[in-house]
Amino acid sequence: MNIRNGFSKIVMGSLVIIGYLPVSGQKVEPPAPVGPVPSPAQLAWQQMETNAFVHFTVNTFTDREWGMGSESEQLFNPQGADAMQWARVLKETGFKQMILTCKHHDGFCLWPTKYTEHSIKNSPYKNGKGDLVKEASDACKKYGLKFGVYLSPWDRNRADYGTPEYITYYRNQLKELFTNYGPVTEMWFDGANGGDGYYGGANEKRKIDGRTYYDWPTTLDMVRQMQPNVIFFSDAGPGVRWVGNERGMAGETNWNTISPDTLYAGKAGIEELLNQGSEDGTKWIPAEVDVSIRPGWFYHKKEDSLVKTPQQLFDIYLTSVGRGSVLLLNVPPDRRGLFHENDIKSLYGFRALLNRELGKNKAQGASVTASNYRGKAASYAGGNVTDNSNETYWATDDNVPTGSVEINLGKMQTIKYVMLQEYIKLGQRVKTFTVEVWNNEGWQQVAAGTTIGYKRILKLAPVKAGKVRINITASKACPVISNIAVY
Ligand code: FUL
Repeated sequence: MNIRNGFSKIVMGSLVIIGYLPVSGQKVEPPAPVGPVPSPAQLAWQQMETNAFVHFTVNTFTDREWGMGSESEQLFNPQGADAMQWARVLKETGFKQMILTCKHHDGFCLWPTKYTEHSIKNSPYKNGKGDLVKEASDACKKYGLKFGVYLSPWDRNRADYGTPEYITYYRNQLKELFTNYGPVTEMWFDGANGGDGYYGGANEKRKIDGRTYYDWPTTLDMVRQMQPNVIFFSDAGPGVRWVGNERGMAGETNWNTISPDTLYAGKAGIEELLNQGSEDGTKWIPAEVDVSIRPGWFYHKKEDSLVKTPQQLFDIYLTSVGRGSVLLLNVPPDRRGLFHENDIKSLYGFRALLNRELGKNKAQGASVTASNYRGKAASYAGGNVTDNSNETYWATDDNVPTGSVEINLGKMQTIKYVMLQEYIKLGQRVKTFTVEVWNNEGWQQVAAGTTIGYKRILKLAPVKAGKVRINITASKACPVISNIAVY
């Protein structure tokens, strides 16, 4: 045992912290969790930060966003399709997971499923021998990306849509996807149902009751049997929730908690609630920000000039990852089956901009003083916010729900961004905070915010500062802050 600064640890190959001794010699307990906390799978999902969506189906060839379900399989013919290109570009531009539309609302399946003829097996692609779900999951494995599936619950092709038989069909397809293409880390089922469709030739309007028709609890249990750690996305979770818009905007106030009984897939008018979550929500269901690099979700030639610029993508990064969410950016392959040159250029430009703006943390290793730290134990001291570790944190005493840390940058520097992280394993706590800078004459407030969560990035008007002070002005319980960075 090596006792230093009242901090006890044992070393067994790697460092293991077994207790926290203040100078008085008393063990100081870590803060108790507050409210719901993330599961290990939700935490792993959160840490990915930037994920990608790939929308591809017959729509790519018909120039539509929502296919009717009557499209001939013969239309699907991406002669140069190369999922390795998708994965390589995504990997090189910092994305961690790819979610593929295995079946969109039109019902066409990108894998040769046993359960319908309306699939890639009856298309000219590789003479009916192609399997783009396999190609995409193999590419993800090769490039070290996680793989997720989108399987639209609404199916405008199926004659049985709206009957119990369709639910069996949907579940059978999930069995194929989860047993033949795993591991699958995220499953996406959106609530869209526009009513009309082909429905095996009926050509009519069919609306279902989104609360009861799909019997999601049974389906999710079935999927969990096959893939216990899968993250389920839907409007209401239970793994992650929709952020309430497709513009790339999480709420400035963004609670990871929400009460699922106030939500269900497809319910109208809940966008604001989804966007901000609920401070007193009963479950941990963080928001995922899905947005497309183009105006549409599918490729349309007429949108080649409308691809979001690196700056627009960076701004979206700030309003998604920078507001405690995960970004799910859609990049749709074109009719060749490749990411288009314009999209690729934007993606590399975005990553370069991100590295330029947020690449060098000027507070790394900086000395920190805290207004209060838990039991005066070094293991909870202010310096933990600049040690670049997600596993250490600054925490105050239990009866102290506010407090400040002052970070000494060593010299006057121009700063443009401040990044804060809560140690969310112990729940989301902070309700409001302010940021001040020391400009050699006094403290000047340069920003204020509400929630922090896993990550909060504030863009400042560039300002010169020798020190930065973060004031937690309201918190559900003692604040627990793992990192603060300055760029
Ligand atoms: C929505 C769908 O209707 C869109 O076509 C797209 O797939 C988007 C991600 O989800 O609900």
